[in-house]
Amino acid sequence: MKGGLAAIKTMNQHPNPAKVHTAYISVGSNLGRRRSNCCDGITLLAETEGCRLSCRAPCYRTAPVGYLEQEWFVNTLIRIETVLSPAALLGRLKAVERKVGRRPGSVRFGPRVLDMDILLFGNRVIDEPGLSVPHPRMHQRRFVLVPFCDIDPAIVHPTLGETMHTLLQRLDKDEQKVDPYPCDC
Ligand code: PH2
Ligand code: MG
Ligand code: MG
Repeated sequence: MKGGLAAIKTMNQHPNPAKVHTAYISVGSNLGRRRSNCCDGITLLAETEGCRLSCRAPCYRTAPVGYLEQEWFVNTLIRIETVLSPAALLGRLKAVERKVGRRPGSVRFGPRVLDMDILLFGNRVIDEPGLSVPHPRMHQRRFVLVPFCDIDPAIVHPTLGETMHTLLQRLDKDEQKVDPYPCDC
């Protein structure tokens, strides 16, 4: 594999360690081979120079949120350490989505082969066309907060000032079904 060690080497050699940021990325698919689409997306991102995968959550099978007339999703979440800027990371995520097979869709919140969204980028607050961080809906979505709490429940949301654990407690389990989904990639 090209990623792994090479990516870590790139990070360690970076002249200014203060430029390394921790980012959380949600991963989802509800078209085609949903589980392998997610795994392929994670592998491709991990192979990116300047990105190191530091943790990944389990996979879940999740009821669609926002637009209900579609297949259930497979969702997971990853934590990376990166020297990329938020804009460069976003560009790379879009390229990975395309590589795995995503094509422009017509329905907002509708079916997609792969969706990889930046949830948090350190404690940065970004509000630019095409990029809002923290992700504006992350605190309303169990398919994000359940896997987030599997890996880092004590992280405080940069603008809401509450932990992921507290935010998750507020959401109704029955309204947004999130079930474990075995995945070995
Ligand atoms: N993504 C959406 C809209 N709705 N629902 C689930 N369960 N999982 C998703 O990843 C998802 C969604 C738009 O990005
Ligand atoms: Mg999304
Ligand atoms: Mg997206």
